[in-house]
Amino acid sequence: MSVRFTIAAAATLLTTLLFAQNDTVSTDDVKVPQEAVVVLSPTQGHQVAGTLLLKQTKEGVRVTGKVSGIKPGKHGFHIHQYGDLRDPQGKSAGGHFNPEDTKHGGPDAAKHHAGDLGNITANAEGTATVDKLAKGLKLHLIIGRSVVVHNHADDLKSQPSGDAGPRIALGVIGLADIKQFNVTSASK
Ligand SMILES: [Cu+2]
Ligand SMILES: [Zn+2]
Repeated sequence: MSVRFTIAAAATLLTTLLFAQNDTVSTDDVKVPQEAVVVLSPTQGHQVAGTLLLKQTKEGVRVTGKVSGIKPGKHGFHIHQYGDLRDPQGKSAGGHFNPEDTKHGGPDAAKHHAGDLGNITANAEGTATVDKLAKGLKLHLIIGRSVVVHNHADDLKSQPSGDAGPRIALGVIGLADIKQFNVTSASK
């Protein structure tokens, strides 16, 4: 074996090892995501605020949190296709997340969009406590999309989106390390 060949082989081996090491980097943001956060922003003319936490569970994605600054009663609440907040009315978020190309419905209906989470209900002070389960959903499929709150109730049957009226708040579903960043202390 020539010296030149040996050096070339050694260089190749070194490169392979370096890249192999890069391939096995183990940080949370390259694993299949288990948790995410949504910070809601109001659309033009609205005063909505809220933070939602999303967690992957065996049953699906659990969505918890609070939404304030909405009128008392029911408000349509969905995962929309895009995490695009450019439009002041929230229209750039697209329609309901619907990878199976099915019809709109309530989350417990036999057929509904994957993004159909039904309604959240605000109390007399205009605050809704959210605790929803998107059954069967995988969190990694919705990272980079959005959660939208509507001004009216989702009737769970009208097509294509439950007749829930204008979008009053929305936020992007972003990767998060919930334990490391305490939302309660951060929101003070
Ligand atoms: Cu919606
Ligand atoms: Zn829908």
